[in-house]
Amino acid sequence: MASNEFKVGKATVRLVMGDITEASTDAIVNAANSSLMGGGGVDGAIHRKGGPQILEECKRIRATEWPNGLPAGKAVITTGGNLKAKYVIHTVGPVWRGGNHGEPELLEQAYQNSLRLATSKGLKTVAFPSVSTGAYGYPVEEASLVALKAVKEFLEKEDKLTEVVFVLFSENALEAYSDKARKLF
Ligand code: AR6
Repeated sequence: MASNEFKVGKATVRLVMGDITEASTDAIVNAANSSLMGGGGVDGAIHRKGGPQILEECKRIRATEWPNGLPAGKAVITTGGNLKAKYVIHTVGPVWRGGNHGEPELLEQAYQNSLRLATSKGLKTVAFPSVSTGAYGYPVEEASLVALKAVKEFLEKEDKLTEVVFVLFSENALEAYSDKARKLF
């Protein structure tokens, strides 16, 4: 039987289908845009359910740390507001422009910087959506491999996290991630 749980060092990587705003990990990751002011897709869902406190903190981050916006590949952290998760890590994935414009590197950085931020805050469990594969057009077959490789590489070097969950929004995405994970882990 196909398993959707994989061990990497001391940590477990889990692949599930669902809505990330329901996740009860310490942090959930938001596939944001550079403005950090909200948007559609998973970003819209997180701000709607998490409430205005998240946007307030995003505004503060823009005013103090990133006046010109958060570049692709970087990550910042705010409260989780009314969500079950205590924190939201906002990262910006690359817009897909054919694959030869640094997209894989930027996507890898988005995952790694999010994980780095989580460990620097002492968090143990983090949930990711499939960053960049909605409005930003990154093909899920390619993105799933980059995402899983980035997580694997991070967990091999860093043993503070206990669980990384990918919350996938469609059967198709879950299948793409499961397929790559079976080959990679
Ligand atoms: N839970 C889990 N995954 C979700 C959810 C959810 N509630 N809602 C959507 N997805 P997208 P991007 C999936 O477009 O491609 C926003 O407007 C979705 O099916 O949310 O990085 C931002 O403000 C897809 O597989 O993010 C930016 O402007 C994945 O999440 C822009 O979109 C990512 O889709 C970012 O685009």
